[in-house]
Amino acid sequence: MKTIDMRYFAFLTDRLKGDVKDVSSAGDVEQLRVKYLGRKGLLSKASQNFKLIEEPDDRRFYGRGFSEFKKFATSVIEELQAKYQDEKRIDKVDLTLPGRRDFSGGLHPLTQVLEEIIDIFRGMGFTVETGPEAETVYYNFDALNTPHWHPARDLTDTFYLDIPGDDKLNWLLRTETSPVQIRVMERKRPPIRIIAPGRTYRKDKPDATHSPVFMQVEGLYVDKGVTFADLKGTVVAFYRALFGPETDSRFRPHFFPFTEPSAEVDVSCLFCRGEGCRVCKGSGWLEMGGSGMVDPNVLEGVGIDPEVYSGWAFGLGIERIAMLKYGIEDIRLFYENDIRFLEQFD
Ligand code: 2NL
Repeated sequence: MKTIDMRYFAFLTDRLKGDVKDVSSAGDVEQLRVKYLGRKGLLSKASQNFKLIEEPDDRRFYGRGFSEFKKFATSVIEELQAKYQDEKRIDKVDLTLPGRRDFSGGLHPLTQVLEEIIDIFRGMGFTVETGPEAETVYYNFDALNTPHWHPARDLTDTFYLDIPGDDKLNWLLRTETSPVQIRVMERKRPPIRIIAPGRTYRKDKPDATHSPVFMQVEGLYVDKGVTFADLKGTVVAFYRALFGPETDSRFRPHFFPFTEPSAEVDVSCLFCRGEGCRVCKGSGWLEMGGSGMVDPNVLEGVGIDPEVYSGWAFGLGIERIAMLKYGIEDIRLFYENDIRFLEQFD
């Protein structure tokens, strides 16, 4: 018969106390639990000895030792579990870290400025028209009364497109959004009150103020009795809405093939209010764009009788406005898509 050592639980108690000293993680605690309290653990094995003890007093003694040890081991292990669960949480989470941010995209600064411009003209009764960026020489130059010798038509100034099966010099990337307005005038009869925003292309070497791709808004108003005074009133109201109510505008005589008379438009410097500063190079004025009364030849070309109708048109660059508005000194930033630049406009 197998003899049972009645001091067995005293041994186990010492052994457990020794093992507890080596515990240094939640994993160690779990190993300890399995070793002592697990289904095939030491306590489970000890319970199998009951039936081998014949003396009732011995059995009682053994039983008391069993349940005392079980209580002891359970409380030791529960204590360790509680301790290492807390430590585990504190180890893994750095409570000093800043909270996580949600990243969300934003509109490109040029889009933001363009939407602002569109809103202002919408408020004055204009509708938005768009059209293709790949155009024909007719819509980009001929219909706009641009003479054949005009330098804008040069291969060095305009991107021509080689479309298989068509004349090599018939297709191009539009150099302004005027072709959109020509197409509208072909289609609709006055009154016409539209703006044409969009991307335009010119073969310019990129530098701080030039980009071969840029954005433009053109506006057109054609009806009976439209005058240069209407043009001035609209332009003044537009720049006041865009830059603030103190903004002045001035018109300088100029020449464009598609308007007669033509004028360049300046606004009073946004930075010095006309005093003269670095941005306006001391003049007090900033050049903003061109304008004029639609040339009779252009109206005739789209089948609108210039003896009955008149109209005005203007064109302005979006980048120039965005640069002034946000204090950006290099146009190329708009087209490099550097997230560090773009995220400033979210
Ligand atoms: C500029 C000058 C201008 C126009 C664009 C136009 C369009 C038609 C008929 C007549 Cl369909 N004119 N557009 C007129 C004057 C100036 O743009 O400096 N743009 C940035």
